[in-house]
Amino acid sequence: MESNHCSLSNMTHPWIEVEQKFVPRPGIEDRLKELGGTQESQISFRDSYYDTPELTLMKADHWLRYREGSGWELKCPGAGGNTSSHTKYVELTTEAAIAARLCEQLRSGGLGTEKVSDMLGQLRLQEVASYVTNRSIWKLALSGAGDEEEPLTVDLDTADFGYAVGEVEALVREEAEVPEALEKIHSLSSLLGVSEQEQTPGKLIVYLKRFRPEDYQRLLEKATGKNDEQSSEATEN
Ligand code: V4E
Repeated sequence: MESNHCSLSNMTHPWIEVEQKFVPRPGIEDRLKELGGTQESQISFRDSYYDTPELTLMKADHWLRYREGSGWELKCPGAGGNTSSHTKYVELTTEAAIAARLCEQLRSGGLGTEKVSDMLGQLRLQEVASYVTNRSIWKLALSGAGDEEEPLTVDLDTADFGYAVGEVEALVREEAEVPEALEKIHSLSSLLGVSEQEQTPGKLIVYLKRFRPEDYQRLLEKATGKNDEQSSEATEN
């Protein structure tokens, strides 16, 4: 997600990210053009994810990463959690907000610093994954949407360990805007031929499965009942 990490409002009021991942089929870029989409940019960045040796954060659905060019980011579950094949996360991007949430999540008192890189050792956080993504970013406004409406973003990602994944994404500020965002994502996904039931794993999950199978297994063990089945089905490819 490319959000404005420096705006004042973002410091106090994080974005809510609503998204659906999908497997990009051949010809996806032509289909995006047909639908009126435009390629905004092509970027490349390295993500390094951090967690405790026990994966305390990931098991609690918290995802801490350092993204080259953007800095520290922490994705945490949104108030409403996940809905079917869509995920909804709040993304914290200021070090103060991330530090506070990490201390809360890892049950640690004040550490005398708000710099995330300075608290890694005390919180026993270590790198668990690191890879480069090449991302093609598309914007697309659905016909009928008003001029003032934010277009949807479609990211087409290829990770350097040989995995490609797409994502239809909307960013909203308020919980109340989520149902409408989900509806738009659903409409665009169906125009792109993505099934409602499609459960496509993200890059990190595939990375862990391939390169850190024991950690991946730990995460699966944490998942319960139906989620467990969905997670393993989702990563069979
Ligand atoms: C939220 C999450 C993870 C963090 C990585 O998020 P993702 O959106 O895949 O990364 P990326 O690079 O596309 O970030 P963007 O640039 O859009 O901000 S890794 C796993 N999850 C949640 C999750 C889960 N618990 N289980 C399964 C099967 N999938 C996803």
